[in-house]
Amino acid sequence: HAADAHRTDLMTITRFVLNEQSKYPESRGDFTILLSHIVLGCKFVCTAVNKAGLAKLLGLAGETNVQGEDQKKLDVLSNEVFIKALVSSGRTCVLVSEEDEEATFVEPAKRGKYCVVFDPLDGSSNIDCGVSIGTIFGIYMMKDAHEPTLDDVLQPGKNMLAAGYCMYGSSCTLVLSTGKGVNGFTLDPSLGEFILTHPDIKIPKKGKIYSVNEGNAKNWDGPTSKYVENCKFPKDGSSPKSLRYIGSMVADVHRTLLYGGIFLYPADKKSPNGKLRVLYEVFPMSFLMEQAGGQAFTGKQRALDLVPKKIHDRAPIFLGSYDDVEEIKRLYAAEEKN
Ligand code: P6P
Repeated sequence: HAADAHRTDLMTITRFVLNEQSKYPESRGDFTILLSHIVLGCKFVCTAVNKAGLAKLLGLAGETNVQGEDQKKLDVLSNEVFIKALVSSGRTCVLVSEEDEEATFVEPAKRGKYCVVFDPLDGSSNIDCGVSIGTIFGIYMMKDAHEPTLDDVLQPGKNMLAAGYCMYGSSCTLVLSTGKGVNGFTLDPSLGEFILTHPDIKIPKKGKIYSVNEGNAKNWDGPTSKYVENCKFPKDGSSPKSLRYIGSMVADVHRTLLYGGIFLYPADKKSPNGKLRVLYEVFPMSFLMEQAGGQAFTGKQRALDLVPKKIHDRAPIFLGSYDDVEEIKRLYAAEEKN
């Protein structure tokens, strides 16, 4: 009957968000309109990513992005699609993209009250080998109704109204939280709609998987080294954890959310703030983990309490199952005492 319900009930992401928003009498549908434009961007990128191999979209666009990495055509395309979709929604005022050095301030005529921070195609170094990649986004309300400034996006992650990612893999899955739990939607290409397939996702309290780039082990600090050592040689006689690392944050976090365990991108001697970006990688994934009953820690504090100083700031991150992150917090607290 579930299949029938799916065929007749058709809980699309738009209907789902409308239902959620209708609980706020004062809401005028702005948020729903904003989300529908983000969904449109994801649908476009999904088709572009799927066609990339055929349409020879692969290869370098000959440009480099602010991170100094070679920019692939799909990065350029995805970024343009999201910027255009968000501006044309008429609901945004400040946009921050991993691909753009400067924030985009929307012209007054098209301005709305939301700020969107996003990585249009995270994990793009994996495009050519077919590994799942994704779009990551977070949504803030502008701080006050004056001329928008960077302060409207330099807010702690706990101020986000919503966050999510869209994973372009064997299927196209959009995972979203608007602050009342986490729900997953899968694109039905025959309908061109995202259908609710993972209602009310909760991350297992403890997991059997740890996810980290062991190649950086030489440069890790004490607590991270101790934690990973304990994963491989547990002192309490329990069985070792499995290592699963794809090197595409959306894929590694999606697996962690569904199966449990911990994802780590720690600080190391070479990069004291780790590698992942606060606004559009660390915050959205931390928001989702907390909403799913997990937690997210930077090595010093709750990730969502961090206040970024610059729009491309980085931070170390340990996120996933509640008990697993609790373990790493204990190791950092112990080091603090010494
Ligand atoms: P490393 C991909 O480039 C990315 O930004 C994330 O998607 C991923 O988690 C991380 O970098 C992988 O980094 O240093 O392990 O290759």
